[in-house]
Amino acid sequence: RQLKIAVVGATGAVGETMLSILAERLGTKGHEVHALASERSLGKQVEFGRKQLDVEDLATFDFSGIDYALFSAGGSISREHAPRACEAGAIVIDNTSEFRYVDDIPLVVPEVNGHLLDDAGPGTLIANPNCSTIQMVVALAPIHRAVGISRVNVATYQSVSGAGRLGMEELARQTADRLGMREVKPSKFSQPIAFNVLPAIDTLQDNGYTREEMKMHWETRKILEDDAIAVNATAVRVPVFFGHAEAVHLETREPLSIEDAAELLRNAPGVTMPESDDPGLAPTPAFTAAGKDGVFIGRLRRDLSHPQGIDLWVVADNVRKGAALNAVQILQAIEARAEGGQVAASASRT
Ligand code: A2P
Ligand code: 11C
Repeated sequence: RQLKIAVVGATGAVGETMLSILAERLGTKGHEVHALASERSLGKQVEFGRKQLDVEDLATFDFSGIDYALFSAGGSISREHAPRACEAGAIVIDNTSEFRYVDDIPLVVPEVNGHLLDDAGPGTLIANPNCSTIQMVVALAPIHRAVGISRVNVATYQSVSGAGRLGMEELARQTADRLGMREVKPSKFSQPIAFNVLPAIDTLQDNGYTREEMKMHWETRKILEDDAIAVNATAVRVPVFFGHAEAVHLETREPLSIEDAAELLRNAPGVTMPESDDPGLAPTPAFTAAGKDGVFIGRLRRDLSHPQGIDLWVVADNVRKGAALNAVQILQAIEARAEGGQVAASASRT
């Protein structure tokens, strides 16, 4: 069907990718798409396929008649405007952390817990998880379903696009400054990111973890519907533009051979696993994952420090599968269900 869609944060790194994935997956014909941002962006245009859309001001936008509103402009913007989009009858898919931890708000990765979309309809709000959680749960889910996972230790290697357009500009600027022997001035990141790694993403919590690390803990449990899973994360920013990587060490409840783990992962929806186990050919953020839709897994091996431990390396494009693509997949999954419902309804009428 022809859809009316609003993208909030359309001038940002995630928003512009939402528009391009919507154009790729739905086509541009027949759909009415609104690109919303702040008043500062009035007069700008953004791309939707080959079309140019005028940016509209979120503050004065009327969501009446909008089927889907995809929010990615920051938590405070979602807090203020997502409820009014829902009240106007839109299905809101929110990419911020604002509503993720509210019990009755579904937090969805379609390959993992898409069943939560069965009841979605006008006025429903669905939360899109954090990028580092999404790619990890796509890899964990098939193993968790088969044998249960009791514990996950993960260290992340997260690209600067996770910090939005300003993060990418800062890495580019600092790289040029360093190479030009000029002084490097941190602004978006707490310390220089060019030629460096920073174990600091989001704010420090009372328990000594950062909020990014706690997001992986909270969201993994919610998405896998299992509060007994222990998740211990260290989140690290690296000087890469697109693609997050994660070194994941998991412990299973029941024994699982590496061969069976490989088989489960190879058959898992959304996962791509190279045949070769040569570490030199393992997936990388910039050259394997960037611009692609899959979650790429490599370095699968038995953890020699634990009898039921498994190690793996998980890579994905954080702006696509970690944000924009996952949001569009949620939209498509709801649409598929609606179409299925229509087919069933018309079949039952005949
Ligand atoms: P704008 O460009 O008008 O500031 P990123 O995460 O890549 O930095 O992008 C943030 C997105 O959120 C941008 O599209 C930005 O629009 C949007 N945004 C920020 N503040 C507001 C606001 N007050 N109202 C609407 N959109 C906002
Ligand atoms: C980062 N994971 O890489 C963050 C960005 O909760 O959606 C996404 C923040 C979020 O900096």
